Amino acid sequence: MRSEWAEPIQSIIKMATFTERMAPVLLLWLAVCLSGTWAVDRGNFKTCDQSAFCKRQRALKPGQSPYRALLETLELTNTRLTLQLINDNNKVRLLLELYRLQGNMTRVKINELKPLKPRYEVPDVLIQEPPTEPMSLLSQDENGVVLSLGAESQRVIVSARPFRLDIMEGREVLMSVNSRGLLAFEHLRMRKDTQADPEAEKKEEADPANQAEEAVNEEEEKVEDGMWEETFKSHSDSKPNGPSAVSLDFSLPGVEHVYGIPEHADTLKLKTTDGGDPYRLYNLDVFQYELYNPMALYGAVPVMLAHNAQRTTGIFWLNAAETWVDISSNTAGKTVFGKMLDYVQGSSETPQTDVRWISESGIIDVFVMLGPKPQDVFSQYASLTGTQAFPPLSALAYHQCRWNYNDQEDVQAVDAGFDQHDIPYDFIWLDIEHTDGKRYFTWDPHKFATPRDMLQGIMDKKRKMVAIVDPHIKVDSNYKIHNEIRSRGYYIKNKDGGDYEGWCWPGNAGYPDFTNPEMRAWWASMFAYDQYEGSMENLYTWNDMNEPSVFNGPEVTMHKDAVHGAWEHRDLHNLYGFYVQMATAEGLVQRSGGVERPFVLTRAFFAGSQRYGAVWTGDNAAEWDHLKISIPMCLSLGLVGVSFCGADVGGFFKTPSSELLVRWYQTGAYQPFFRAHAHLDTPRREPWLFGPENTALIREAVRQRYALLPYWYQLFYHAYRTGHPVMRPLWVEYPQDTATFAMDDQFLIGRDLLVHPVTEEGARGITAYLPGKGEVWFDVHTFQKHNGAQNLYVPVTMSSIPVYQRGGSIIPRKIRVRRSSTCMEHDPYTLYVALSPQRTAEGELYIDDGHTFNFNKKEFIHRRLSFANNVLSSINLAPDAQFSTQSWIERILILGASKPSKVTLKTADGQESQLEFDFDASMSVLTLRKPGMNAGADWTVVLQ
Ligand code: NBV
Repeated sequence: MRSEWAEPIQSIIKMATFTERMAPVLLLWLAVCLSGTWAVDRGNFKTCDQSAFCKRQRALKPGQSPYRALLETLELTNTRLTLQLINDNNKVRLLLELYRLQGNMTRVKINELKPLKPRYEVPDVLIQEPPTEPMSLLSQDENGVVLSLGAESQRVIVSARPFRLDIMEGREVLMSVNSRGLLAFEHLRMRKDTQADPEAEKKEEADPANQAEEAVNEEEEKVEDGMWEETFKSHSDSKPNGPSAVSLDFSLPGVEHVYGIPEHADTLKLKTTDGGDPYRLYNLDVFQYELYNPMALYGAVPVMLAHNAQRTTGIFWLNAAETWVDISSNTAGKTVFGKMLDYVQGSSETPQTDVRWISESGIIDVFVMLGPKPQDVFSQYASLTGTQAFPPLSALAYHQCRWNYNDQEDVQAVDAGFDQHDIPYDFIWLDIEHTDGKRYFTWDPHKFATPRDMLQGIMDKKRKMVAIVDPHIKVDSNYKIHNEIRSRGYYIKNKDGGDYEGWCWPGNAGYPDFTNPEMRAWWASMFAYDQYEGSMENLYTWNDMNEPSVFNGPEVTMHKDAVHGAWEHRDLHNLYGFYVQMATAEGLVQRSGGVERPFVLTRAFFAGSQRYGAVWTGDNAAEWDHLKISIPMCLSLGLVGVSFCGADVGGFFKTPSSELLVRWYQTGAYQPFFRAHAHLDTPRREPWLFGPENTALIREAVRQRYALLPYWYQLFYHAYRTGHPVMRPLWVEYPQDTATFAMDDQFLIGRDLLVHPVTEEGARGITAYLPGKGEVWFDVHTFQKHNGAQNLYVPVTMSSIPVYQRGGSIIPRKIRVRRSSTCMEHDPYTLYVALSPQRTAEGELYIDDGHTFNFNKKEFIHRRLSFANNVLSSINLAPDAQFSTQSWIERILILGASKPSKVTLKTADGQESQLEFDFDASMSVLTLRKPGMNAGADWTVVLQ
């Protein structure tokens, strides 16, 4: 819904004596009608120039910083350095805290030394107070100090005048802070031009630190437009605390590639922002978002990675207020020829990327992750904000969604359609129309009169359902959820102290204050089976609109001066969706008595959201470019810990051609969260509605997904353990191969599968880059072998999904396809052993019950599969874990093999038997038939 329409609509609704039920219908109808032409209404969303603090901060140009370190205030304990900084223009002092953190990280915190009132420090995102390591003073003089950091021969040089930090390793500068002098800290102050709060004024005057500097302050503090109030379109922001922005710059010598800071509909490699707007991080419901621009979208993860062939580093800017990120580079404008010329002429200019972060409020709290390898940065970030939630296995299978499945009969028919057409699926989804008048936790009494019967029917097929629960709550005194939230005082307040109300699907709505832990606990308790009527254990949850979306609010979201207890919405806006998903996931865990893993999909997110479930890229469109952008959008999320990402398969708005729909299934089948979804207004598009040929193509794509579920599951287990992304850019595994640094039309799943989906209309071929000099890759469909480090032209037809398995890897699959992943639980495995040129291979097999937390009690099987010296073996990686499986190994394919004369299986009890085998000499594929050992057992297979 476009916000410019929301207000007129609201008044139409008020004027006409519509019944309460009619209002949302009208809103919906208008949304549908307006979805005809594709283009974001940019006028609804601020540019940096229209955001007063961004404009103010961006007006500061690089130059000499006014900040000076007061070395006489330096205090160093074993693990913490503190030092005061003074702004020589206004004499306001800041307190710098510096920590060396375990795992090769440095934390830099800057706050006002004596703020007029406390400034917001983001809670609940870090999983613990990050453990520190000792630092020591190496030298000190009047120009600064040098500290040693841990054992890595790293040092921090703190320069006093102007203040700057340089993080060095050996003689190399890894990162400089405030080297461009863009540190800015708008100190909290009294408003001087109107009536002020006398109490706070007294406090300010009584402070001796302020008295001496009063004169300077008076002179320096010019009141600019937008400091004490700001208007955007018809909305005004009262800004009771005045200006409070913070900003800091980072220089990255030797770096030409930076990534991350999702969510943006842009390329994987971030662009420089000179001449345009900075990348914006402000969770927004952007109607019909446009591609390849830095506008904000639904989620925000303020983490950037920097990479070159030697090192990967990261910056985590822990601030939940509206944030803008500027990127500039000294090589940005240079062509390859220009760079070559520099090289030939011996130009001494090293490439450098400069980054600048600007946030509206809060403090500066930055974690500098020093790598050096990409995997180290992932682990470092995971040690701060946690890892990807380990989903139930079924959540990795295929999800069928649309806005909306109309009633129980419709659900049943769609469910039956999958069986008729022999296409597996695990989850069917219900959107907002399933509720009783957009009252979440309820069911439409006519269309979904017996939800438990419906859920039972689905359960009988070993399938599941997701129902939407949005965080806007209908203001209706006959609605239990609303009454409880109101009477408990759990709603967010408006600036005048009343319950904040805004327009959303139900009409007038309140917004629960999810930042309040009591509210979250109450919300979680609403998922108990006896509270959420009609729910059952196979019902899971989808949180939409949690930016939060407010149709008649500024930029379609909440007023920044709304109040959450002691804080303004401004301070924590980007955290709202994080908390909604947290409370919902907690609810699903609790309803099962802590036994079952939850599954919750969220649209809005922040750093740490990975701990609570999956995200999707929101309202995309049935266009080829939207299919393409799903790759960099999910890759960017994976780099910052959020592995469980997907885009609406088929595109949400508009109607895909059958070609686009097929290509989207083929791409989605190889992305982490695999869900088809469509707008209410689009024609139905269940997979069998496009003729038998297309049905067959979609069936095949979905089946490929199901066959690979053991591999996806194992990768998610790893993501849960380590924080390493499941879907990876090539450079993560080939960090020295500069050819891969900007690639975002192909990707890796784990280390071992390379996917180059077909995303061009009418494509006759694609060019896949197979990385790794001296490596080989096997086409997973034909088993043809290709050498690494080449661009491979691959002719394609409509059935092609170019996927390659790395030589040197072993991938388990389950190839007997059934109705759902749960039906496949006990099915046997086929092992795909792809040999390296050295005739070796390695892989893993992870098995547990697929849905409970019992893996934490060591109830799982984790095995290493390895092939060397003509022996394939399965070794227990977790000897202290215990789990048994009925699944056995039904087939082993060895790609790149030569023909053996005999093949012997040796089991743990000392038994030996000969295995039957086939050898395809044209493709060098050896197939061992029915080896038959249990998937959890020790065994070896010897080729002779
Ligand atoms: O709940 C309706 C839709 C939903 O289908 C979609 O996936 C969300 O991103 N929702 C947005 C609200 C309205 C969209 C125009």
